[in-house]
This record gives sequence, structure tokens and C-alpha cells, in this order.
Amino acid sequence: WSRAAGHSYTKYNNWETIEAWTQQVANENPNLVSRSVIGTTFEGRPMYLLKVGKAKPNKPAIFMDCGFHAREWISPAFCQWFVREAVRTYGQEIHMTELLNELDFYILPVVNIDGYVYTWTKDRMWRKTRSTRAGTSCVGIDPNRNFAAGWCEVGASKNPCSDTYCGPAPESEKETKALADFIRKNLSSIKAYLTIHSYSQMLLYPYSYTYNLPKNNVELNSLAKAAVKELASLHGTKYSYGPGATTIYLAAGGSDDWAYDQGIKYAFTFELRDQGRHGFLLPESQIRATCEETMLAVKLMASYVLEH
Ligand code: ING
Ligand code: ZN
Repeated sequence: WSRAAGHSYTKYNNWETIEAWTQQVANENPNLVSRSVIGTTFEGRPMYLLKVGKAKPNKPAIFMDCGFHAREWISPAFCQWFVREAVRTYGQEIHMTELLNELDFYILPVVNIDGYVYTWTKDRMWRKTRSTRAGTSCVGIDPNRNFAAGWCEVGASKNPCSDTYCGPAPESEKETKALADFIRKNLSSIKAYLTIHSYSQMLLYPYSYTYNLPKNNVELNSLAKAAVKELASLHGTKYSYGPGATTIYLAAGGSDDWAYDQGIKYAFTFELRDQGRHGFLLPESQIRATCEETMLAVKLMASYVLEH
């Protein structure tokens, strides 16, 4: 098996390096990490999923994905950081040890791999997938407008050239279909869905496709409030939080709304650092602080989910 040559948790890694890393982290931690493939991207790349946790029957699970949008590089960096902290602190730190004993984390380090590769090779500001279709020369759809949650009704575009193109149908993309299929297949165990984006420093929960509030709005609001307080405790980074529609903007077809409507009662979108100074081009010097503070929020949310 290959070593992840050149991999660093405090640098942005290209896809080839992340791919090798998924294999290495699984091989080096066979009691905690296993790797599977949940599908293939439009350009044919395998979509790796890491299952992180101590083996035990009938465990609840938390699903977390990174890299929906190609240019949001801090997002895949966080998924890698999370896995490293999990394996590094298991058996050392009681909080993580308990989490991994009682829960499984499904980590999808990069959803939109083709787009991510494109941001490394051609256009750093690319957002969408890299699929092509008949009738247009424009490439890609917005994977976070491609889910069956008020699909393409608001805050999304039917124009294939738009950066928020919802695609020809819900789950039209191989990447979103693979993700949705995995979640549907594992609905009985998945208690929480976390999706990591950037930037804005926000913690969002449903809904984004409507101003209607989710049934457990009060609970989601207090959990979000506690999570952003915990996040800020490390470096003072301020997050706003609330339903997507009123906190960021109305947008249909997002994965958190879809997951929530599937019955996953804890569904959140993180918008990591910063608030626009660097935007998508967050310097590597901020990876450590961003990931450390985000870890606190994710661990708090995981403990909450475990107790409820
Ligand atoms: N923001 C998200 C986007 O896809 C979002 C905001 C969250 C929309 C949840 C819909 C649902 O536009 C970024 N930065 O991608
Ligand atoms: Zn995004």
C-alpha cells in the first residue's frame, strides 16, 4: 500500500495526496478506521468513505462530509484533521475515547472530487462538479442544489451556466446520488448529518428551502448556540447560527435539508472561517486554529447526539 507522500494536516493537500492518505490512515489504524468506496465521480474517481469508531454491534452513527464545493479548501482539511484527532486521541483523552466507543463517524473527506482537482489544476475559484450534458457547453452542477428538498424552487438556477445550477433532476449527479444512497441505506443508524462548507462563520440548520421552521427548532437552536459558544472558547471566533433561510439565504436542494427530511433530526451545515477577508483563499496558517476550534463544536454536538 502507498504512503501519503507529502501529506500534511497543516497544508492543503491535493486529491492524489488525500487519496493516498485515506488508505494510509485506514492501514495504520485497523482497529478504528476502515475505508470503503460509495461510488464513482463523473470523471471516474472513487469516492472514499472512512468509518471511524471502535467496532461494536448496533452503534449509532454520525455522517460528516467535506468538499461539496470545490474551492472551499478548508473543508476537506477539516475532515482530515478530524480523523487524525480521532485516532491520535483515542485511548488518551476520555471524551474522544467515549465518542468512538459509542458512536461511528462516517467521514466523506471530499464529495466533489472532480471539482476539487479542477481547483488545483485550472481554476482555483471553481464551485460545481465537472459533469457535462447535452445541449450546453457549460460544465457542472451545484451539488448543494441537487438534493430533493424543495428542489430548484428558490435560491437555485435552472441555467446550466450558473454557479447554483440545480441540475436536470434531484440526485442527477453521480456524487450526490452516491451520498444519498449511502445515507438512505444507513438511515437506521445515522443520528446526525454534518456538512462542512466555507466561508462565513455560521452554523446553519434546516430549513434553507423554506422559512418554515423544523419541528425541533428549539432544540436545534439551543444545540447550535452551545456549539458556537464552545467553538469560540478557543480563539474567540464568532459564529452566527440559525435556520439557513434566515441566517444565510433561501436556497433549495441542500443536503442538510434533505437529510433532515429523511428523518435525521440533527442536520447542520458549518460555514467555516473566515468572514470574507480571505474568503475561499483561507491561508494555510489558519488551518490549525480553524480545525481545532471546529473540533470542539463537532465533539460537543456528537456528545449531545449520543445522549439523545
Ligand atoms: N454555502 C451554502 C450554499 O450551498 C447553504 C449555504 C447551506 C445553502 C445549506 C443551502 C443549504 O450556498 C456555501 N458557502 O456553499
Ligand atoms: Zn459551500
